[in-house]
Amino acid sequence: MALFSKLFNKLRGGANLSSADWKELEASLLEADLGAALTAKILDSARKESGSAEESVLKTLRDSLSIADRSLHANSERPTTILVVGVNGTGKTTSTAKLANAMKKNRSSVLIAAADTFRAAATEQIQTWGSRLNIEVVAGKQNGDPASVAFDGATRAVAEKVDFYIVDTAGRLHTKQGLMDELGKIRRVIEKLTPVDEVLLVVDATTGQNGIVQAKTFIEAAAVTGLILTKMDGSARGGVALAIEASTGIPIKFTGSGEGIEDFQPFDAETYLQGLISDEN
Ligand SMILES: Nc1nc2c(ncn2[C@@H]2O[C@H](COP(=O)(O)OP(=O)(O)O)[C@@H](O)[C@H]2O)c(=O)[nH]1
Ligand SMILES: [Mg+2]
Repeated sequence: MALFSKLFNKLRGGANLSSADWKELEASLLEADLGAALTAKILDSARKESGSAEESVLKTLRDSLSIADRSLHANSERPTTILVVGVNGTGKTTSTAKLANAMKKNRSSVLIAAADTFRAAATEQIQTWGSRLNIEVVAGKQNGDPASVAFDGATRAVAEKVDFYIVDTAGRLHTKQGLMDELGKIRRVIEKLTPVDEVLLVVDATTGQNGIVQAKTFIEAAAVTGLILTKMDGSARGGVALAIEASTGIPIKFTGSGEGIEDFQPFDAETYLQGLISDEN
């Protein structure tokens, strides 16, 4: 990443940036998926009188990050229930498995519902992870009602008093209304039995500004409480995390950094910021 190291080195050197420098800088920020609005804001900060420019850019970056709590809202009295939502192919099923694995390693009991009933492969995929990780997966019939699978799972989660109940959903990007109806129904049937604690929206970092547009559709359709930003390993454009928080205000709670089950981390904003401004690579 080190997106800003070049800029900071120039600002520190007290050198006046030429208009070619500014153009190059703007291009590199846009290329890093910071988006037009945030790029303009950052350039404005950098134009401050020398001496305070560096601080001013840092402040802009820091202010762009969400101030909301990044920890998972867990409840020790009942199953902590998590809906995993997002567009197809972003990494919902993989992230569900990664999250479940992290919980199990933490000695928590976990139950997964395979509520993407629209593709046979989707249920098989999570069942394969389940048997590999020794985690129970509740599934239904192909093309069955996803809400019915979510309800069956919630029934078991409550009866068996599991610590975490995770629902992997389908990501068909149809109309906002269709999405709202589908996710709303899943949520309502679960909430007949137990509250939903988190709605985690999975966003593929390699889709850049497009991913942000998709994310906004989901945020309008469901009460998203946090983001999982996947495929950070495939994105050389480190700016997307900043851009998505700046434009949605929703905190990134986890990042995915590969296809392996352990390639998953809680998001640490300060480490991320340091990575953007450090001199390394
Ligand atoms: N490189 C990389 N690949 C990922 C990551 N997360 C998921 N994938 C891959 O992305 C593809 C789609 O993932 P999947 O979980 O099936 O997406 P879903 O359709 O949203 O459920 C699969 O090939 C995953 O292995 C990640 O963090 N890094
Ligand atoms: Mg899936």
